[in-house]
Amino acid sequence: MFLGLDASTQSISAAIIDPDTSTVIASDSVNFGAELPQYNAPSGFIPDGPDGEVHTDPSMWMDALEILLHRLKSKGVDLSKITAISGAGQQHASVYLSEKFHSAVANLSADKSLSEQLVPTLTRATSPIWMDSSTEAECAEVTASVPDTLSISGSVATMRFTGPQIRKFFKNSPDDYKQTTVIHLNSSFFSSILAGKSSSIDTGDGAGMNLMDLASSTWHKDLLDATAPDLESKLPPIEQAGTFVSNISSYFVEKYGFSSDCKAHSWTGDNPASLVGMGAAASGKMIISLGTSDTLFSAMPEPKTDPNGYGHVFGNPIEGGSYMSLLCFSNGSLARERLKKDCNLQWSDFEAEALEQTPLGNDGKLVAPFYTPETTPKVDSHNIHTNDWDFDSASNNTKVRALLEGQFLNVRLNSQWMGLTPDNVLLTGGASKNSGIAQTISNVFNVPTKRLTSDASSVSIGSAIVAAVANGHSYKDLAEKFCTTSAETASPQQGAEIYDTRLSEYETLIKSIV
Ligand code: ADP
Ligand code: XUL
Repeated sequence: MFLGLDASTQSISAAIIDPDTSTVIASDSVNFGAELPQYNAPSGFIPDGPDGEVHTDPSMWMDALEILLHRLKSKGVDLSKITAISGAGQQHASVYLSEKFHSAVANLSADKSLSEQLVPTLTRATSPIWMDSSTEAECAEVTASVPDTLSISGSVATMRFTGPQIRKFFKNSPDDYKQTTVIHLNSSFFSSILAGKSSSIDTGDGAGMNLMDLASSTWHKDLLDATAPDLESKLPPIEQAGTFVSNISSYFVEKYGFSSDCKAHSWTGDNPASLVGMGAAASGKMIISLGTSDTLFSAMPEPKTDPNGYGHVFGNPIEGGSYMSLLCFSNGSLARERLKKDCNLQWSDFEAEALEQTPLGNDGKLVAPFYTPETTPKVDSHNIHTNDWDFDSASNNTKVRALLEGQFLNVRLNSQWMGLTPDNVLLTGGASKNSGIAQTISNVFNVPTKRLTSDASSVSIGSAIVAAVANGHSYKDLAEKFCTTSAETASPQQGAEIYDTRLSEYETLIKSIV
């Protein structure tokens, strides 16, 4: 059996797969806001940070891992049967640790909690996460020093990426930066904890730092120098996801009943793991993930960069040496939740049946729903933008349609550089079960949408697959067993061609605000 963990923005989840019987043996999830309210992070991050800062407390992540493992054990899941573990973390989030981390993680006592033992090794109390947009100056500085950042690393200097975040920490807290001897991503922090020793960063998550040379999968000297002094000595090495780190730490053997032979493998980012879990790591399928962020991604044989600078190229966690493309839309689920709350709606008001009340194309009423700074396109916004109609006085049905059409016209507009012409769009993430969202995507892209047959998250299934592949299973076989897709969840409605016209009108709206 193989355990895959998914340490995402709002929760940590697990899926255990058994390739011999083609079954998902168990899955579970711990929601940070609901189950750890003492951290005051209802959506997984500390709200109202100054100047676009969005941080979270890594102690909360560790506590949630313990609740999750404890719950699996109490449900009677025999964790001693797990051969190997891998996982995936929300991308770009970083953890700053002192020299003390190495001995603390190697000598964890099962009598105490992870957070009790590891919090004293943090040199930065909180972790900047992917929603942070506070590093405009640092991005400009990196770009001025290394004008080729896009062609070297696969992305322009990007505010949420880890390099600019490290630079900000170095500039604002030089003494704490000096005390920092290891900088981990959320993913490599967790794989280090499970292994009881500092783990590598993989090429999927490592590419989201503006520090990695995509062509050689090594840290790039000019980018390191442009970011902060002595940075290379503080970064773990880069390796393919699923690299064996060590047998699992005795902490987990004693406390949760894992076998001491269980292998801990290196992790990747949530989007790269989702690519694997959707059965799409080896082909040109198009995935839209509707988690906290909305993302669009696809496997890519050769790195091709976005001329507009919004898209990214990451390493592919399965096909060694190949790549994946990714676009991230920060106003995803939280924007839908915001409209739902502002208008006192239910998710049923976003379902396909409710959308029947309004016409496809919304009579030309478009909206760019950027309640918080948007990454694609890059806009420092705190509100919605319309093409000259009064959003507030419109009916709730019109608002919902405008928001959903606006979100997915934005996705279609910004994905054109990838040149994908898929037969369908595969959907995943918490909001993918919503029929109105699936219908809108199907209409806007004018192809059917599908989902995975299994209910477990594609990120945790993908992570379990990474662990199984590292232990001799073939990805093709595992994808046939665990990544089967449903019949169509939606197909384009009559009149969906209207979105070709709406797309150019939407582009005009976006040009007026960028
Ligand atoms: P993450 O992995 O980023 O933590 P998830 O993939 O778990 O996020 O998705 C969580 C999001 O799913 C929530 O923010 C919520 O808005 C959204 N969601 C859950 N149920 C529905 C629904 N029925 N309709 C639309 N959105 C939903
Ligand atoms: C991707 C991104 C987000 C996070 C959280 O670049 O920033 O999708 O991975 O899911």
